Amino acid sequence: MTRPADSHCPYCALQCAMTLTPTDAAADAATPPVTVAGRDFPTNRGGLCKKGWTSAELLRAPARLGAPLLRGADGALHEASWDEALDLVATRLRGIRSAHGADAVGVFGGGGLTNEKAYLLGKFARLALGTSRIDYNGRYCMSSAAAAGNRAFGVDRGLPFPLEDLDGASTILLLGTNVAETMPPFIGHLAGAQAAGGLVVVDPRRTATARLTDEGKGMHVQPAPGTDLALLLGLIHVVIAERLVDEAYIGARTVGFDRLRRSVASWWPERVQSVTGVAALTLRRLARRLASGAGTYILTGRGVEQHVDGTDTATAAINLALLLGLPGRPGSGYGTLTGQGNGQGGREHGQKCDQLPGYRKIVDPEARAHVARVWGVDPDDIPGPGVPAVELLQLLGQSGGVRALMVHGSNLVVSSPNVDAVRAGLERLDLLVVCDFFLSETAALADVVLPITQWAEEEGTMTNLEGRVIRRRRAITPPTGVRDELWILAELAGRLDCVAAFDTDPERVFEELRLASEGGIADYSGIDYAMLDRGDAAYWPYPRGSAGTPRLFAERFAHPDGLARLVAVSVRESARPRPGDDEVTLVTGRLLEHYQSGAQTRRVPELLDAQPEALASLHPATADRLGIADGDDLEVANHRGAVHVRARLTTDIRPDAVFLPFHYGDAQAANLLTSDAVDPVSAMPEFKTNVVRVTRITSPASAARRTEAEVHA
Ligand SMILES: Nc1nc2c(c(=O)[nH]1)N[C@H]1C(S)=C(S)[C@@H](COP(=O)(O)OP(=O)(O)OC[C@H]3O[C@@H](n4cnc5c(=O)[nH]c(N)nc54)[C@H](O)[C@@H]3O)O[C@H]1N2
Ligand SMILES: Nc1nc2c(c(=O)[nH]1)N[C@H]1C(S)=C(S)[C@@H](COP(=O)(O)OP(=O)(O)OC[C@H]3O[C@@H](n4cnc5c(=O)[nH]c(N)nc54)[C@H](O)[C@@H]3O)O[C@H]1N2
Ligand code: SF4
Ligand SMILES: [Mo]
Repeated sequence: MTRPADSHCPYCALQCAMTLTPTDAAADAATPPVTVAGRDFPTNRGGLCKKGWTSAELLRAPARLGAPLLRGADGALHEASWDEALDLVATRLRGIRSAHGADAVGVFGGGGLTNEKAYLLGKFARLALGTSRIDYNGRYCMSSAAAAGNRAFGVDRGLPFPLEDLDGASTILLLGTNVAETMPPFIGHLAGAQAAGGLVVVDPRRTATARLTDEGKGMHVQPAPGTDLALLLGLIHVVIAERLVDEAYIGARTVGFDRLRRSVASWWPERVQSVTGVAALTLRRLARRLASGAGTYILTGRGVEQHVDGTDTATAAINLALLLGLPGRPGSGYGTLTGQGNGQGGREHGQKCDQLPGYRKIVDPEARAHVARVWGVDPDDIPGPGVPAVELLQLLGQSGGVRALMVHGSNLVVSSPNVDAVRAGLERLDLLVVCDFFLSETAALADVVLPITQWAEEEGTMTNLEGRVIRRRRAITPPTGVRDELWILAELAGRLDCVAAFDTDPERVFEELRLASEGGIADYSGIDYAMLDRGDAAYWPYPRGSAGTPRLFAERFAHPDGLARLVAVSVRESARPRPGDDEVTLVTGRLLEHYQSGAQTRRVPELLDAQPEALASLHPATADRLGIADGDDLEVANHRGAVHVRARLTTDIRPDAVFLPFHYGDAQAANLLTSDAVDPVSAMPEFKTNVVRVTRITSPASAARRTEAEVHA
């Protein structure tokens, strides 16, 4: 194959369009087998970030796995043939299933999987394994915004409008998202609001995104971490008190206003100021700006969602948007920024524990009957709902719990909350099977590692942050030792004597997904590969015979009565522990150069060189109080664990907080410190605010040097 292929980036949900041109791979092993060029597309307009530019380096990275690995009697991983590996997995799964029941096998999926893989993985879990216990890393990512969207609008599509609509905005409120680092080409769509002086960024850190508001382009609001709910209740209070509500819209398109009004009565701006640290005057100015007329958008990111009250916080943001009449009004809107490459499609086709394809509910008899027909099985053959990700991991190795786990697309021993407990759970398992292209920290613990194809080597579809289905195309032939995940699932299903058919051709799997999704909320039945190959814009819901839905909510919301729900929410004082005098709040998040657990980007030399280690960002005033200087070795600790990193002093963070990226493993894993307490509605864990102590230490390396010196003295 030597022809260029039009595809999209392997990383985040912006899914920047790129062209992959095969190189003369034979030339030398250090040359990536394709070159990457940004391609014009409405979302990225030809732009890519550093991660996209360097993505091809992973295709022939020295660390790439080239054959299945099996753990031997010596405790080490050894290369094996595909037949050996697959036979072993099937035999062990059968044994575990007959000894402990089908629910003793768990499946952990990922929001980076193509629609075809995500769909087939859900089917594989329910039919080939017969287990209810499947969930995925999207639980860590999208679930609170999704739960809030479902509750308010009756549907969960991250952006209910094309990204280009933002270009015409005069005011954009960004709540807890650092798009300048997490989706760099996205910021092109903020230029209109910047020019109108209306970009508003709410973040406890002065991030690269917050700096986009400098010089009169908008404002940066810097609340105490974890206080966004109070901030939003205060904004709603002002909007109602100052009669900024769009009353005609509220009357015609929503229910629940009276309860909502009563619920915010006591959130006057001065009280909000005392909780959040945001001046009452700022709150009033912001409310007026948001209500100032046409062209207002409210967008949320992980900063407001990854909390034990994330669903309620996202709900409050939706309430604010509804009061201002934004959702569905041309040139205005509300949305949430989906994160992983297929964060949107990955949450629609059955990886969630309570879900069947098409965003159907697994407990709904009609949904079960429909999907059973497509799968050619009896509805009773489809297990009921399982448990969400954090609970699934808590069941690892427990009696009556999960004895075997299959992992597809997550490095969960780095990215899950409270990872020490997760590691212990993985070590208790009878069988851990990981599909990956690298020996990630999670794969390194596995009994069987199955090496798979990478994005440039496979066909499929992804659904970007706008709910637009796009094509991933194969540009090059994969190395001989790796396999496509669809093939792996089909081979295992066959070895497990599954009666249902498992196709291995992506287009045929997509054809089946179309049927399975037909009539569901996320209906893909009108979409096919041919139209995607022509470049047609395909936004779901796209029922057969329709033209798709670039914009939702123009006339009605997705609840049966067509109305949106204003859901009154309140601050739960006990929701999260407060830092004591000698403690600070740990905020976690992302760096431009690394992606998620870092399993991929820590293996790209340029990216690793730019950010080789986790640094703890501290305000100089805090550092001074704690006797810490820039570059000092630190221990960041709480009762769950301790992280060893160096200090980076910066005035960009509030004095009551410390920031750690979560992209690193082992002793630098931020998630050694995070709580596995979850939001009661979405089951999303509290990643963003945890209480820690920060102390200066003598680094193990310098201590070792000293001991050696002492010995030699
Ligand atoms: N470079 C890079 N890009 C990525 C990814 C990556 O790993 N690396 N991952 C992708 C994925 S899966 C996702 S989900 C997205 C995430 O994209 P973002 O949501 O932009 O990412 P985060 O850095 O997790 O969080 C955003 C901001 O929330 C702030 N924050 C923390 N606590 C609070 C709080 O209590 N209130 C408020 N208002 N803000 C708070 C943090 O300071 C941070 O700047 O990025 C995608 N893009
Ligand atoms: N403290 C803290 N923790 C967080 C967050 C945070 O903000 N703070 N954010 C959370 C969020 S939003 C997310 S999305 C999660 C993500 O965290 P993870 O679930 O760990 O995601 P990745 O690091 O992308 O891991 C994906 C793994 O699958 C592999 N992979 C990539 N594509 C495929 C494929 O097609 N098939 C298979 N089988 N494997 C593939 C990669 O090599 C990698 O090892 O982290 C969460 N954890
Ligand atoms: S912004 Fe996201 S999709 Fe675009 S190049 Fe960077 S990582 Fe890839
Ligand atoms: Mo995410």
